[in-house]
Formats: sequence, structure tokens, C-alpha cells
Amino acid sequence: MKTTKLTLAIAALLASSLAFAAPLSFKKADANGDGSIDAAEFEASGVKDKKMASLDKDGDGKLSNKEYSAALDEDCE
Ligand SMILES: [Ca+2]
Ligand SMILES: [Ca+2]
Repeated sequence: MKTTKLTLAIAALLASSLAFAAPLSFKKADANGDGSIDAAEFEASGVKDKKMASLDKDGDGKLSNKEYSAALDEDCE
């Protein structure tokens, strides 16, 4: 199963490089373009050190541009 091992190695490499990547901008993180970041989009956004629930100030289960930007601003400090 050489192919499987190679695939796993590539997946691990991608995962580790993602962990060090800067978080995506709101526009890029909003993959479906509906103007808010849902849980799946947040997971893919690269914001690793924040909990979505703590960023979701109005508790609607999604992050607005403002709520998401707050996470990025804090990351820059
Ligand atoms: Ca979205
Ligand atoms: Ca919200």
C-alpha cells in the first residue's frame, strides 16, 4: 500500500503547513460567499487559537465580518 502511505504523508505535510499559515481574510474564509463564516468555514480559516463560540458575540452560530475580523486583529498583536 505504497500509495496510501504517500497520501498520508502528503496529508500530514499539508496539515502541518496549514497550522503555520496565517488565517485567511474574511473574503477568502467565506467560501460560499454568503457573507458570514459558518463552523466549517471557520475550521478551514486557519484561526487556530480562538474558539468560534467565543468570537460569535451575537450567538447566531455564524461569524460576521466584524466578529471574524476581531479574531484576526487579536492574532496580529
Ligand atoms: Ca459562508
Ligand atoms: Ca455571529
